[in-house]
Amino acid sequence: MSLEEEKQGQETALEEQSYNAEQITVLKGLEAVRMRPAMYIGSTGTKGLHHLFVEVVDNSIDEALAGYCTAITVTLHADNSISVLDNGRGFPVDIHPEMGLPGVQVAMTVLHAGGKFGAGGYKVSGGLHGVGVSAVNALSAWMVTEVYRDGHIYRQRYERGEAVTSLEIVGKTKVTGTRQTWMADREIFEQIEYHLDIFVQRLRELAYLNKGIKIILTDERPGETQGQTQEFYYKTGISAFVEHLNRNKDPLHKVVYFDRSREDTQVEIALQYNDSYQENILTFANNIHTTEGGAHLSGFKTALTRVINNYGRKAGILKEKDSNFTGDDVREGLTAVISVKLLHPQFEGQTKTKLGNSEIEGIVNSIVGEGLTEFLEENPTTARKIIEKSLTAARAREAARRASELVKRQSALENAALPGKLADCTERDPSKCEIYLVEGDSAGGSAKQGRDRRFQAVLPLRGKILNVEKKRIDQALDNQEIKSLITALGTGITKSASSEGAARDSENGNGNGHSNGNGNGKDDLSTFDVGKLRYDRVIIMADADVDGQHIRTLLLTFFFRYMRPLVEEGHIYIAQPPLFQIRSGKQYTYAKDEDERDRLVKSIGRRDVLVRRFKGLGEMNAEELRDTTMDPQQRTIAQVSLEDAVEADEIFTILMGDKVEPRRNFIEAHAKEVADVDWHGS
Ligand code: 0RA
Repeated sequence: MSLEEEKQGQETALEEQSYNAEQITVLKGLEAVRMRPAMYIGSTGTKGLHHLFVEVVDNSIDEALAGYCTAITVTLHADNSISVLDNGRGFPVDIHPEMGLPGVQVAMTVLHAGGKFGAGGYKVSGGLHGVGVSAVNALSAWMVTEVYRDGHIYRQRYERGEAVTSLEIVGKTKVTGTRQTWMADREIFEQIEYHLDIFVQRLRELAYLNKGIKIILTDERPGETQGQTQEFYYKTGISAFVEHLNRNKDPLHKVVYFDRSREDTQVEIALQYNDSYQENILTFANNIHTTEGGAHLSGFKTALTRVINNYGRKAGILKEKDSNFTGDDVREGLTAVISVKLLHPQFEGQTKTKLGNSEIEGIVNSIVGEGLTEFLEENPTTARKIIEKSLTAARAREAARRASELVKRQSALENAALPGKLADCTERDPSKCEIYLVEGDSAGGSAKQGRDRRFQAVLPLRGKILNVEKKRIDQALDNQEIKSLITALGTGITKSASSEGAARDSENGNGNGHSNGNGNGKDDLSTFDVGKLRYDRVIIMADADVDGQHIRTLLLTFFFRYMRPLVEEGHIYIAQPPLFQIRSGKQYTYAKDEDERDRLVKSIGRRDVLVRRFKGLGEMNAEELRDTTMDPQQRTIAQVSLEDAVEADEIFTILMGDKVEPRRNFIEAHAKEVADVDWHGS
């Protein structure tokens, strides 16, 4: 067919189409996306904007999973449009029998048509919202699809979801593939500036999760990263992912990897113990990071506990008189990635990131059971290291349990047992209360005087609190400042440090008749209950200097490791004490930094302006502290949010852990922005 004939055919198809009732519902569908974009992509802010990209890339990943695509090239163009090119089979261009339109046009313009065009019927990826590429099209000022197949280059252009050209042949080609280019619509999105970091994070994750796919990312936008190209390609997939997660830790053995399938479900596991006490298990279902865990995680945990106990008994490391290892024991120092690919994933939970398919629990349990048992039997040296790690953990658990009993007893005593130096508020409704955690006794004194005692409590903390990153839980709980903090907040603590939120897991996977040997039937320390939080806002108040920054980081580390839900649910804040006082006559104003100081001094414009620099909170009197940092009408406080638990975990390991070299590298690389990298004030 010539180009002219091809065009002719398309136009006829379009004309017929304009009277077609189906076409009307089509338009309605895409209009609905534009009317309520948040329903389809979550939000019209930064997250939603980046979600468009996730949606498009997922199509190429599906093609890769179907076995036809090996390379994906992503380009951020100077005008803020984006393109994603893959070398798959290319979108089908033949005429769809019911719609009378080329397949690619149907997929691009009909809401939810994507599924019918799923590559090879094995559509496993799909963004959180899984709305398909037509939703991206609807929310783009323009979009251009190019298809390379059958020797032709086809192209079609759309505006706000509607085709504005027919599918045209524009050239010849020897290769196959699809290129999608789109410009997010400024009528829909608050702004269309992309963050390179988000692309890097997702593409690297996809490259780990889909071994052998080469992903290339280029930034053409003017600015610091202009011209940068990065390549993500991991021959060993999630094994490399685990190595990456452990790269700043000291691993005890080579990564253990296995990959097995049952019916239509593929299970891939990579794990490696390191000499730390943290548990870091990342789970994925169809390439989606299931941060809330679910059936695959439960199946894995149960099998891990059973296999390690069985092996420990058989090898005689676990003696007759010893009780079984608990789930926590066998996960101490474990880094693992679990990736399952299944046909009909059900995502549940608050953020739709919990895998609900109950049949997956048994499948993963059985695959891990087989795979791990075989591995341990074939690798006795590694097996011994793993069992000994669990043994140390079990011994420490005993000590920790005693320590936690202490804390539990303390918090059970309610007010009577509240720490002596806590100046509590009179209000009893936690939703109205806040607590200031104040560095140093002298600032604590001013804060106690400057507060509104009806709803503001003050807990002075002496000097630097313990670095919990370097301590095991029982040592952490020996520390007086930490005990005061726990009792004052009233929630108890989560038992460990998993990125998956330790408070949420409950099973301990005992597989064979041995009891776990502590009388209360509860082996763990997860006494955490956010419902018992005594103050809705927990505000960290420390000096604006380096020492203060260190104290903030220590406290954030503690919250991240032992009270993560408080961070996730937005209860943690950072006070912003001013650095300067500017006085003109009887008027006082305050500035948080040099810039603001200069602006204020200029705007006052008088000659008798006096500027005073506060060296620390301790220099402010009670009234000054109230007016600048504590009075809700006048203060600013920054809410701490957890953007990315994987990255935060990594950064805390680097900043607060044992290894000096990565810390130095990190600090050199982020000298100016250390404070913002993982915690975003808002
Ligand atoms: C449906 C069927 C076929 C390929 C695709 C969809 C496909 C879609 C996208 C979207 C981006 N990249 C893509 N690559 C492929 C297979 C058609 C055939 O049998 O050749």
